[in-house]
Amino acid sequence: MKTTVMPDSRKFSVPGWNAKRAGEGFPSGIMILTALLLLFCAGTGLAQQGVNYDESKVPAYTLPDPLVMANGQRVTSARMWMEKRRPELLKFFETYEYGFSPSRPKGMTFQVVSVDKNALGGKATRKEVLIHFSGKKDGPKMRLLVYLPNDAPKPAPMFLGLNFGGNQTVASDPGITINKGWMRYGWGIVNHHSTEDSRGVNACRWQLQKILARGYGLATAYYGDIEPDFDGGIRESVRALYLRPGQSEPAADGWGAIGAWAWGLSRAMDYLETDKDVDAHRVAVMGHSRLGKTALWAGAQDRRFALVISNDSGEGGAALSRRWMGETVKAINTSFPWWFCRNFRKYNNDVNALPVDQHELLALIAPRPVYMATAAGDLWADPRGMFLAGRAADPVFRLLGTDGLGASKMPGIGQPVMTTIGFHLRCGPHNVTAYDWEQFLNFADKHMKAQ
Ligand code: GTR
Repeated sequence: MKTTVMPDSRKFSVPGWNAKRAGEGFPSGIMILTALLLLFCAGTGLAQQGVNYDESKVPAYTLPDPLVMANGQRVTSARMWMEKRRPELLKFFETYEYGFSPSRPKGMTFQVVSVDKNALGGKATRKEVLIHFSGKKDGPKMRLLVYLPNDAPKPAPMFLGLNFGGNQTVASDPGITINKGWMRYGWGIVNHHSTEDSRGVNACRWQLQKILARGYGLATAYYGDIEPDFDGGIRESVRALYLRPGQSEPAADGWGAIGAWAWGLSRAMDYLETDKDVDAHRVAVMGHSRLGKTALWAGAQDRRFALVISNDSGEGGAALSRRWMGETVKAINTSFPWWFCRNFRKYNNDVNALPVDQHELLALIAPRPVYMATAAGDLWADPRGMFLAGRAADPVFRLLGTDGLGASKMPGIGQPVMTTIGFHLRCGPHNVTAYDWEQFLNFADKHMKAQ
């Protein structure tokens, strides 16, 4: 983790620039030191707490069976899954990992601030919508950017995802309002605030033209509108709205930042349900990395999402926590203590005691399709651990009448699997690429387009 303490003492790290990621230019001195440290740790039994990238060193582990209730009863029908086991597992994830989130705020309002039917040279209709969480215009709000294809039938199926750098970074469209909030990192940022130079800097991560050409719309919002991503960001977060007088942080099982971001996705969905140009029954929720974890948690809780896509989501996302590979529960809770609920930290040194593992998060999405994109140069996120989570979730997807994960062995690079649990491994590092989007669109065409 590349962590720099900024003058304002906010912890700062660059997604995709993680010094612990394999193959991303470690200085050799540090590498030697790390290797020596690992050797030392292995000898002292502390190895579990370090970083492992060696498949042959992954110790044996036993996953909880998603089809066995906590009281030992076996789940024998789809109905029993939906009525008994699914709620039980959801509660476990809320209690021990992501924390409980509040429901839709009563006073929330939507304000459509602009509509341009001739955006992107006439290819799209662009809307900007303010979602006032508390209903108050000076209260916390999220600015949702919506593109709809002009040359495709409406209501349109959609991709919805949070972005890292402000809406203006997803396309070089001068009509997008520049986000004035605090920015963690990125091009075109000066003193943590966006400038004109930030327009379109993340366009290759969104592939808007491709999405529109395939007949889909895109809705996106800046994750920092919901909660800025730093330790203490809760003060400027929607989570602060829900603190009781005298409380400075949520209860041990109260929502963390991932819970808040996922909640924001559900609030965006609340708006999409009101937009007559959008087919709210065909909304795919998508996210990369920490926002890939967020997309999974949003899809697990909110069954209005028809399909879920996680890109390089890793630890606390699609990767099995019990597998000692790349990032660990302890590492993530240490670098990002604000992401999960406080109860999660109890498992830092005993991940096997965690009542759930991430295959059960995938299972909560069943029978809706879920796609996991992984990258061979991203061992920190444990691509194999994500594939194995898919395998372990497969029995639930099959019990619910789907074809589950149609691969028993981890596919090679560039061999996407498009069954209800979808998966691919691509070459290259932690990122979202045109190749990834090509597969997301194929997956959506297969599972969502014809609904
Ligand atoms: C890393 C973190 C990962 C992942 C990533 C990102 O530093 O360890 O869990 O979420 O950030 O969001 O880019």
